[in-house]
Amino acid sequence: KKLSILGMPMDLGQLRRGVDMGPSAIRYAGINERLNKLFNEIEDLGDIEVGRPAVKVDSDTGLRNLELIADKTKILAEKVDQVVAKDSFPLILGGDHSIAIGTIAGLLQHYQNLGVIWYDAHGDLNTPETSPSGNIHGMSLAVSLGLGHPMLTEVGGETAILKSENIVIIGARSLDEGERELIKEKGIKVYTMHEIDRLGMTTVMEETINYLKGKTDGVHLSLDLDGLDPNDAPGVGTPVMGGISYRESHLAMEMLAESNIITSAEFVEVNPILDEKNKTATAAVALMGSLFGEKLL
Ligand code: DIR
Ligand code: MN
Ligand code: MN
Ligand code: MN
Repeated sequence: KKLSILGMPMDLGQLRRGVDMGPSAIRYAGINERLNKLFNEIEDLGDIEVGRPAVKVDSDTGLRNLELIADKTKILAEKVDQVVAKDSFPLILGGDHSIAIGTIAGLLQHYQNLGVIWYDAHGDLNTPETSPSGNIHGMSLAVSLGLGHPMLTEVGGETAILKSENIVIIGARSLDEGERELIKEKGIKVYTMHEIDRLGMTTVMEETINYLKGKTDGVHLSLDLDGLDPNDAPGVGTPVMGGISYRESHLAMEMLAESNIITSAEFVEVNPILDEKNKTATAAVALMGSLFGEKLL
């Protein structure tokens, strides 16, 4: 098994600076050492060049950094496409969650029935019409469904569209009105904190795996660190109280490892500037260990 690590230091999808340092923080937390034993080969492809462009608000839609995000996610999509084409496992380090537009666009070049597990406090299902913020990191899952600004929905070409029945959202506790409507309209499977508390993480993951297993030809894990409780992952731009614990998250990753369904992953929204001693990147690396089959005994 081969792993390709790809850094996407982009902070253009939201307002708080520092999430561009996420890839460095995660590397510093020891990703290579942790994953060395779990893969025959690891290659670090380094970071995609994003630079430090000035913030630009689109005058028609109010979207922040629209053209830049479209350009940069297109580059990421091509890189992800190349990694999958050579049969390596793509592991992308964010960056804010707008990077998922590129990751998923790249994956959709290869998978006809891509599944996505969206581990997040938020739905990221806003469109330019429903977004309260104009922040594209709150729109990435909608974009992957083909909903939103054409510059973003066409990043992977017109046919690169995710199916709503192939998505599972886990950890939701902050949804905007338009996102709630879209979830109902599309019948998207969501495990909010209520279901996680009620059913327990074991059942949530069993159901998630069964739901995706038969009908997908690959499953992408898009893990926003704000899905975790802010006590366990304080270094995120939009923390929401009452989240998934560190232990529940490990269990979730271990169950995904056992199920063998995950074919790509990204860890996003790590912001070391807002963190406490790199706790959030350290949690991300520990969770990667479990996702890739690390065992104590
Ligand atoms: C909010 C926040 N729903 C928005 N979204 C966040 O701006 O669209 N996503 N923080 O991760
Ligand atoms: Mn290809
Ligand atoms: Mn998110
Ligand atoms: Mn989030």
